[in-house]
Amino acid sequence: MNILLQMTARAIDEWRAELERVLPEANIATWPEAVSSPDYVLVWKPPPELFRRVRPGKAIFNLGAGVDALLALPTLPTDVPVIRLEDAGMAEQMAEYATFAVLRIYREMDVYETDQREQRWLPRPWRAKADFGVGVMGLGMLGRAIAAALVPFGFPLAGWSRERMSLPGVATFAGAAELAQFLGRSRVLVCALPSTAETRGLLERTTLGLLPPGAHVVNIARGDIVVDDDLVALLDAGHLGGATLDVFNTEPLPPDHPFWHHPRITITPHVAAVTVVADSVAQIAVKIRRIEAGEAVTGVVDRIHGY
Ligand code: OXD
Repeated sequence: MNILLQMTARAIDEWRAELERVLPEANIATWPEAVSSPDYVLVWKPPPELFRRVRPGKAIFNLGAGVDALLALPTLPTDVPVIRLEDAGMAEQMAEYATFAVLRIYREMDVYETDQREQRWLPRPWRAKADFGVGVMGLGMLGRAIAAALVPFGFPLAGWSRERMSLPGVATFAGAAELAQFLGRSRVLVCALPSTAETRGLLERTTLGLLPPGAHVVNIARGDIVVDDDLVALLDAGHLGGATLDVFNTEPLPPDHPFWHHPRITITPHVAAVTVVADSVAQIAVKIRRIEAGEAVTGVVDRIHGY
């Protein structure tokens, strides 16, 4: 079996070594080595040229959870299944990041950080959790892990997804018809949505305006779900209390972008969940062996819905 691997130069040796270890029966080539018709292609943000030169026989594996960059590629073959990473060590990291952000906001650590810098000793009153609804947008594998991690803290927890889901300890809302109700109860909004035609630009002036006064937005999904100028406008107008952002419309965040110095924005450089090579390769190897045995696999991307 022939595999072609394409990855950032920094990480490619590690991926290749792990693939060779876990799939010793495979011949592994790395892009741009010429392999015109490999059985499997494993890619992360490939150049359009790759699919002009390479015709994958059985499947294309996306080496990340989000397939937006891959699906946007005009050269991507339409008749070969695209399979994304599922969890592979990312769900736990996402849950940690989101839980940390929610607790930091609830316990007002952001305020104490400023107070310390300005040498201000100002204890703030205890706040009832009942008034502090947390909403998770997107209830895929990652969103569900975030919601499950938050359940034990006792916030009124809500989840929103395209289709209705049922999760223990979470009030669930579905579709456009229930979006306003969901947003209206989310004092902290955690965005874990995929970037699709339906979600790009979803968090703009009107929808962000439906969040309760003082609300905080945590985006660990994709930058293009949020309209940057609208977020800044609502922060400056005092309607939103803050934002914690790990993903951006342009990455790395351009040096002159207003997010860098905004007093109510905390940014991290797309690190909420990084791909764990060993877990990812183990998952891909299981799927390749299943495909070779003629069995079905999970994580096949629905090209219509875009995730
Ligand atoms: C991913 C990512 O999609 O790293 O996995 O953003």
